[in-house]
Amino acid sequence: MKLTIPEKEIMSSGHLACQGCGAVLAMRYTLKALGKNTVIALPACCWSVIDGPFPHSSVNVPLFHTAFETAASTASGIKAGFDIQGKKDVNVVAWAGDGGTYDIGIGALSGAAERNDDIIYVCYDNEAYMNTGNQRSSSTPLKALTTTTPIGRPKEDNKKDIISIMAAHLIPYIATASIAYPEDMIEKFEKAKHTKGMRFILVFSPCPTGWKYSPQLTVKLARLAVQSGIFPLIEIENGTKWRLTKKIAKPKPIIEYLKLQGRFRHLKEKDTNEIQKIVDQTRNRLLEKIGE
Ligand SMILES: Cc1ncc(C[n+]2csc(CCOP(=O)(O)OP(=O)(O)O)c2C)c(N)n1
Ligand code: SF4
Ligand SMILES: [Mg+2]
Repeated sequence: MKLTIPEKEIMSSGHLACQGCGAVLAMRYTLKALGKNTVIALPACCWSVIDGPFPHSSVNVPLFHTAFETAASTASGIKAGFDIQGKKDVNVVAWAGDGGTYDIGIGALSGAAERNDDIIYVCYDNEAYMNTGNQRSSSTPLKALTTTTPIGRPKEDNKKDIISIMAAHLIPYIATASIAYPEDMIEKFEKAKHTKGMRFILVFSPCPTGWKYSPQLTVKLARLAVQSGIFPLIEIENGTKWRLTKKIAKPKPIIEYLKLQGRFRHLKEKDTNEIQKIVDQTRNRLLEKIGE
């Protein structure tokens, strides 16, 4: 049988994630695409634990633990160090959660993008601060429950549009990716690997612990997010050329995605209708940008 993704594993088993963690598949596929010649800057997030306690590591590439807000600036510094040594071919990756990207690290991220630093910034998006027990981030979707938006007071604001923010920096390459579409994801990382300058990839990474669903549903949920249109798979060149990499002719109703997750269990029909309306509006805006 011919495999459609690289067979070689760089990440090893024995990691410390919860069962069914989407962020694990995100790292596994990323490393399959980028290969061994990769160094990762890792701020505080679930992945600082998943990797394992020193001197053990489930990630067989050098990994530099750093402060929460500094993923991008640490990666930029590592890249500058390699440049001075004349090592031009190392993939320098900043690997951060949504809290570290949409919120606390956005200053460093914007700075690296404005300078067009030659790094690959990856945000694995599990839509809350999961490592510290599921607090709301600006990536948490509308009406989701977290420990800081509890029963009776679900999130009142929309998920921040980080992709448009990054596109406004006019960086060479931006993509969204999903662990349910590994071929698409690996193709995007390979493209990023061969692009020079700042690259930003947002990987949708379901979290059974925080989203309150059964671990075996991780890939199904990631697929439903794409099929319902709440997480479209796109890529953007130079901030201006937007393209859908997975076209969904007839999106599934958003309720199919929402109903599998405990964080949305409190929703009434009027709430799901409101979410559906926002998903439709966002999709129409995206199609306009793409010119379809
Ligand atoms: C300056 C600072 N504030 C708070 C923390 C505590 N902290 C560590 S990880 C984390 C959550 C990270 O959330 P996210 O970036 O979304 O990654 P996830 O844990 O969801 O994988 C927090 C709040 C910290 N380490 N440093
Ligand atoms: S809390 Fe969520 S993101 Fe963190 S290790 Fe567990 S499943 Fe993965
Ligand atoms: Mg998170």
